[in-house]
Amino acid sequence: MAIVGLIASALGIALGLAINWFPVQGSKQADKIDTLWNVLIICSVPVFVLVTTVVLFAARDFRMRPGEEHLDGPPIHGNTKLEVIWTAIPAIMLVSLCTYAYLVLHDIEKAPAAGSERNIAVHGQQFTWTFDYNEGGKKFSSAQLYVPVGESVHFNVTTKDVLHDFWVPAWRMKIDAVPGLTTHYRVTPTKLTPTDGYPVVCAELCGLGHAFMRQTAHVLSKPKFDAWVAKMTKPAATAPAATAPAAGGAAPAVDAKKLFSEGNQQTGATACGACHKLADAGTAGGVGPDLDTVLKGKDEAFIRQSILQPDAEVAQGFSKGIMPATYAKLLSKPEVDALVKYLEEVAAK
Ligand code: HEC
Ligand SMILES: [Cu+2]
Repeated sequence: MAIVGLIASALGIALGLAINWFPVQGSKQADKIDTLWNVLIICSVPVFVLVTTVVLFAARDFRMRPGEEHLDGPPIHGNTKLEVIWTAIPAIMLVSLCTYAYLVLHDIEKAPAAGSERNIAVHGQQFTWTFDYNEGGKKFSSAQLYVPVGESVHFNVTTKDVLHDFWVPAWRMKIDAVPGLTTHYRVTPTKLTPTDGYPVVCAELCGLGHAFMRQTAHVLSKPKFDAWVAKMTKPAATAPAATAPAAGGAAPAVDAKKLFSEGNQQTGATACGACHKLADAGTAGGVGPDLDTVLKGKDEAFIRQSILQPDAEVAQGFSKGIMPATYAKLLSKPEVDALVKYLEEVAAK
């Protein structure tokens, strides 16, 4: 039994360590977490193997044989020495592993020197994430996550509705977004993202669109990140002028493409692009219908109704109640008009 247990443990540990469980290690925190995982494998595989081996041997050697159906087993008092051993060993293992895990947690949560960290507010809502930045006093939000490589980021996570869970697997860290609370974690991204970025995932079942609550994290070099911030803050600087009536008295122009891909941060209207694919606006959301295909041949009235009363007519293969029914409130009339016109034009292309 001991030999079988030893061989099976060795094989199990080798297999456990050989399997590539995780995506690329994209953060300073990832290495320590992966090591902890490997240590847990090394400790838990022999326990599993030991218990299984004993059960299998006992089932083979002590099983009931024909003619023994009515026999009771021999009366056994127990074995104090054995009981002390099988209580003490797991207790020592558990306490050691908890201590080690606590030390790792303490280490990966350590704050860097004051002032050298960027705060990003993460908001979960059915079924999308938004990220609020404050870069040198300039505030803006984005439907996609951008961070510079090598700098610590402190995420402050909230939810506008139900429980969600903010997770970027490549960074390993993960935390629930809980109604009424702000939760936190920090990571220092160490690797630039591949061109398609790292997935941002919701890891808490939050409703019908949960599986599609996915966005992208982009880790950029510092100059590229600064350029992105400059791009994001530029329209904000011209926004007050755009909302005031233009000198000639003409209606203010709404940038429908921007509205589609970024939403309206002032009113909290979610970006359409978080859920819809539309090549012209460069969005790739997969929660709702692919607007590049479904809008072909659709008229203005249909598009307008789809935005203002999404549940009036539900696209085939999709469920009611996923597309927010709040746009009638959160978008102004010129914004809705501009969006409808924009989508009509894109559809006609
Ligand atoms: C949270 C995800 C989400 C957001 C944000 C969202 N939609 Fe939708 N949208 C959906 C889903 C899901 C459907 C399909 C169900 C339905 O018809 O209500 C849909 C349906 C539509 C349809 C109808 C498509 C068809 O073939 O019937 C249009 C048009 C549309 N959305 C446009 C928009 C526009 C414009 C915005 C931004 C103002 C937007 N959506 C924001 C999820 C979303
Ligand atoms: Cu969610």
